[in-house]
Amino acid sequence: MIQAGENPGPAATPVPAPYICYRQQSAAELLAEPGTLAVFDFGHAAAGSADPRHLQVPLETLEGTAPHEVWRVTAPITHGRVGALRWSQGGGWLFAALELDEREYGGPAGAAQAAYAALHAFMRRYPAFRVLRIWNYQGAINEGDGDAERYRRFCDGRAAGSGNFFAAGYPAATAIGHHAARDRLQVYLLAGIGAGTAVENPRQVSAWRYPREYGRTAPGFARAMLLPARDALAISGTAAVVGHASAHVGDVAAQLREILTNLEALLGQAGLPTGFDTTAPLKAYVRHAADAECVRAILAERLPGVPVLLLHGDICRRELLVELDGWRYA
Ligand code: 3EB
Repeated sequence: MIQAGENPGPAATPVPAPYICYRQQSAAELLAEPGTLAVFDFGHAAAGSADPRHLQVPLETLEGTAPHEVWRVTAPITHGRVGALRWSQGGGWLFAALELDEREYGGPAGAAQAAYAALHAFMRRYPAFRVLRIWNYQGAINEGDGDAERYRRFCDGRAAGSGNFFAAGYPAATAIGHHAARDRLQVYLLAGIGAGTAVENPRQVSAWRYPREYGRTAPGFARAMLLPARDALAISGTAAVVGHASAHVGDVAAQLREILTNLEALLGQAGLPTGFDTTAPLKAYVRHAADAECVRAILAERLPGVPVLLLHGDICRRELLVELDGWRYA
């Protein structure tokens, strides 16, 4: 609400999107470059560091030499820790990450609830910022049957812990299973000043409207998020889901082609030209390492020159073999 005597001024110009890329330099070199908001290592063996901007993602790469992922802005960066939460901020962008041990919270639902409640509480310090994109990496994601499956319990806890966090709309998201310590839940996010525009996929039922058969609590995420300046699209984990059903069970190549069709539809819905380009980094999460070669070959043919990082991860429905997420600059 505007108080008497307060001049709201002209609407602020939305800040430009962070630049996101894969780089082969050492994490120390990348962290020392100006404007580095976050640096990600992949794999169990990845070296951690004391810098809160440096996050170790517990997914193995299916590449020869694992690059780092870098988020960069053109502004000075501040960073710190609040309890277990680590954050960095600059140029109107904010990175926050939290890693919890599920055993301290009674399992996957309790840990997800605690993680989302903690992130929500932290974000209350930054009322001008909106969470636009979230990544969730959970161990043994497909363990347990029916509503007791660990991913479904994660969904229950995420909703319970979120409260009114996403009352203005869900962010784009990814939820993938890792093969590191099964109790390790990692959640990290990108928030920015100003509202993004959520984009749904005309070929897919919105995830929050999934029918009961997929769990008690429908997953709360948008299929994609156009950043406030409309200069980049953050693309959620996209699988071979058509309507609400999993397509091409048992056929990784057909699932991947369906994903590419889903992505084209999503880009169209966002008002972007179809196709990806060599500055838009993607990730391909592959359930079976033996499928990596097939995935790499199809992507090389269909998305030539596009940087795609292949990671060994489980998709949240056990019949799904591959999932893509990433970025598209406008
Ligand atoms: C799907 O389309 C695949 O629970 O946050 C993709 C992206 C998926 C995010 C989440 C789940 C999530 O339903 C699964």
